Amino acid sequence: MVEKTLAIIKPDAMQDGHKDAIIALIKSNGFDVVAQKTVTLTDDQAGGFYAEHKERSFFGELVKFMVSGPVTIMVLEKDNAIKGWRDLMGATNPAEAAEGTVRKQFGRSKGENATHGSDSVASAQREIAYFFPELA
Ligand code: 3AN
Repeated sequence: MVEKTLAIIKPDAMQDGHKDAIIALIKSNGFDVVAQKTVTLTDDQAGGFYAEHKERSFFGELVKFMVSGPVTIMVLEKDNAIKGWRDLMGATNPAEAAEGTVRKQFGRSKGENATHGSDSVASAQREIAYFFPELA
C-alpha cells in the first residue's frame, strides 16, 4: 500500500553537510519527496513534536539539540514507506545500525542520529499534519 511518512534531517547531519547525500539516498531507494522545507524549530515546535518523550530523561537534551540549527523536513511516499524509511535509517544508535543505513553512515551518536522517521501509521499522520497541515 502506498504510504506517506515524515522524515527529518536533524541538525547534526545538516551541520556536517550530509543533507544532499541523505536526500540522494532517499530518492535512489525509490521514495518520492512530496513535500520539503528547511526551517529552524522553536522550543515549542520541537517539544510538541516529541511530546510522547516528555517524561524521558533525555527530553530536554533532545529539544535543545533539535533547535540547535536548521532541519530539513520531508514527506516521503512509497509502498510501505513507514517501514521502508525506518529500515533505511537504521537503528537509533548509529553504532548499532546496519552497514549502508543512514544512521550508520551519517549519525554521530544515539542522541544526534542524523534523521527522524515516523514509527507507525498513526505517528505518520500526526507528524505530517504537525508540519504540513495542508497535506493532512
Ligand atoms: P527513533 O528515533 O529510532 O524512533 P526513539 O523514538 O527511541 O528512537 O527516540 C527518539 C529520539 O530521541 C531519537 N531519534 C534520539 O534523537 C533521541 N534519543 C533516544 N534515546 C536517547 C538517549 N538515550 N539519549 C539522548 N537522546 C536519545
